[in-house]
Amino acid sequence: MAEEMDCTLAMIKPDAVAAGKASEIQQLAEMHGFLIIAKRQLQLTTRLAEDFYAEHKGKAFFNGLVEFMTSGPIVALVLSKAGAIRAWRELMGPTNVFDARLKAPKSLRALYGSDGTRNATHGSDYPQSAAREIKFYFPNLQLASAAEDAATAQEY
Ligand code: DGI
Repeated sequence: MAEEMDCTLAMIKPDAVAAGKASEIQQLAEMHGFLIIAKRQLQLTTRLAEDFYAEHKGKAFFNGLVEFMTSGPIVALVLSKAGAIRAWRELMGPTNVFDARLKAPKSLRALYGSDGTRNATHGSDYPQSAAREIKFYFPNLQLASAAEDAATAQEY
């Protein structure tokens, strides 16, 4: 059962946490069938934010992204559901909030984001990045047993 479950790494970004929306976003995730199998609230240092977004280093928006991501606490979540990576990205909507508002007005980014950088949530884009990002925040997490525990807990 647990082996068949896909996991993704989600973040509730500083804008949404500061706006007091972290619980609401987690409830929405659960309403859409995601199990929250690990959770951490923390504030990223510049170095951690630069590492997390290393693939974007050198791009015009990189410094602004790092500044935003270090501006306040974030919530990192491991979410589990069949097809979790795609399903969570679908629920988040397009990267750019203005696109999201046009194309997916009920998406998390449309509802909770405010501009191109401050887009409320993150989700891994591929299995390899999900594995890297889950390890980034939860280096000691035993994924299979955590997913199994969460699924069992839900049954009660
Ligand atoms: O996986 P995503 O978060 O949807 O998008 P990504 O990995 O391409 O970019 C990471 C974050 O960087 C994104 O959530 C917001 C920011 N970003 C990406 N492209 C742009 C950007 N910020 C600005 N200001 N302009 C961009 O073109």
